[in-house]
Amino acid sequence: MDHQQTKPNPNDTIVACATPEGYSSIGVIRVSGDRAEAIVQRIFKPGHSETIFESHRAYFGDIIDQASGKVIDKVITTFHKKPYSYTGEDVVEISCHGNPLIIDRIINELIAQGIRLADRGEFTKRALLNGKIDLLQAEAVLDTVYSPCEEVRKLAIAQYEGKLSDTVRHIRRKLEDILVITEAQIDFGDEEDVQGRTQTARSMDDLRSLKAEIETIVQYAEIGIKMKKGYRVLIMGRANVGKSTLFNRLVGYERALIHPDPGTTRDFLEEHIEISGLLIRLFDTAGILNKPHGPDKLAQERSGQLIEQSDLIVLLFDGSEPMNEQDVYLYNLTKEKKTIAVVNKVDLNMQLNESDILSDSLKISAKTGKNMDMLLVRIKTSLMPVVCPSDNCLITKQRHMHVFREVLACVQRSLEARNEEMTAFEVKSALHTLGTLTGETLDANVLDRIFEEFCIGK
Ligand SMILES: Nc1nc2c(ncn2[C@@H]2O[C@H](COP(=O)(O)OP(=O)(O)OP(=O)(O)O)[C@@H](O)[C@H]2O)c(=O)[nH]1
Ligand SMILES: [Mg+2]
Repeated sequence: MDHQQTKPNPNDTIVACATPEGYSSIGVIRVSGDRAEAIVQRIFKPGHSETIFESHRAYFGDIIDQASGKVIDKVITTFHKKPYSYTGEDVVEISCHGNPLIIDRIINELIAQGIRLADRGEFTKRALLNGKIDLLQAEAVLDTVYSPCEEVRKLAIAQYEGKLSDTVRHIRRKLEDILVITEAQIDFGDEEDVQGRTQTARSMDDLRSLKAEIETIVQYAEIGIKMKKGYRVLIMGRANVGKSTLFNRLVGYERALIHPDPGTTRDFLEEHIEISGLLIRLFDTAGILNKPHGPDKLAQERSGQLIEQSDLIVLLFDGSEPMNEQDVYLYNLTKEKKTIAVVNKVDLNMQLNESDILSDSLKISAKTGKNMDMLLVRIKTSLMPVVCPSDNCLITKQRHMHVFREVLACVQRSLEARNEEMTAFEVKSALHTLGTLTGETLDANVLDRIFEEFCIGK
């Protein structure tokens, strides 16, 4: 779209298309701001002769080209009066036919009436500034739209509902209580309670238990962040064991070349799949040959390089042949990493000798699909061996993890403080740092950077 953008003013009434570019059955145009209703009314002719539009009701009618008086499209408009809207302002949504030409024409008509095109994330930013949501929830909106897999979608919606914000509020309340007590000590000295414990001792206990709570959050943050990035799972094995056949079966179509000659796969292949709600970045790799040279040697080196960054290796063995030195070589090469040993081709006569390497192996046939369900369970449980204590507040962003780490450092320093003044100082910094999570104490430039990740119309 080539609409001219004017200098952003947070009080302007804004417009943008909320649905993706391209053809679709419906396209949604969103207008937000004080003039939303009046501006839309100028170009919208309702099917019946309504003149007053009720909030949260849909009206069928025509959008009229102001120059020619002709109909641009038949649409449904919905009015959301403030504060009961996404942005907290008056919002009108126009559902038109999802043709980019129509959407552009309608937006241009609205801009011609004196409103402007929204910036990236400006609707959500207004929701934040109007107190409809906090920053954690605003960020979760983006995750809700772009969740790469079911587990991350669940986390995103929980954060949008405010679960992580609740945790932050709970930590803040505890810090505030500690601060009140500490400041009272500074002013009035330490007092003993009925059990003879001093206030200082009680504050220290509270700080210690808070520290443990934050440590758990930080500890599990890696899991949430990883879940969002996706787990790197490699299929490895010597040449011809059926890696590409397994890869194709997991991916669900004939992605990789399969051939009875060894050395078929050279460049590794990567595809994204979902296994039990987890995003998996699955790699098919070149097999290990006996005496590789030329491109086979390069391909083999590539496979080796992938091992380092992998989260899990599915180490494949050919059940129809005895184990050989390449199998053992690969086993040793991947020993330090998380691996699942899998014996393939169980539909053929088994020639593979028993070995320690295979003690816990799973037997499958990539060709017939035998035991694939068991393999999927193994992959999931290997990647997610633990049940997170409270997955509702599992962090999925580096920014959040850094803030929690910083809060943890403040709490740690407050525990080590030499006097109440220093304790109070560190508790105050912890509170300030915590405020950057929900947005209260966040620098405006950082806020802008966060919203730059959004698309226009969100
Ligand atoms: N019977 C049987 N044959 C299989 C099975 N899996 C793979 N094959 C066959 O084994 C041969 C090699 O399969 P690929 O999937 O190309 O093996 P690969 O490990 O990717 O081989 P390279 O890329 O050369 O390392 C092909 O002829 C497959 O049809 C299986 O479960 N059962
Ligand atoms: Mg292959």
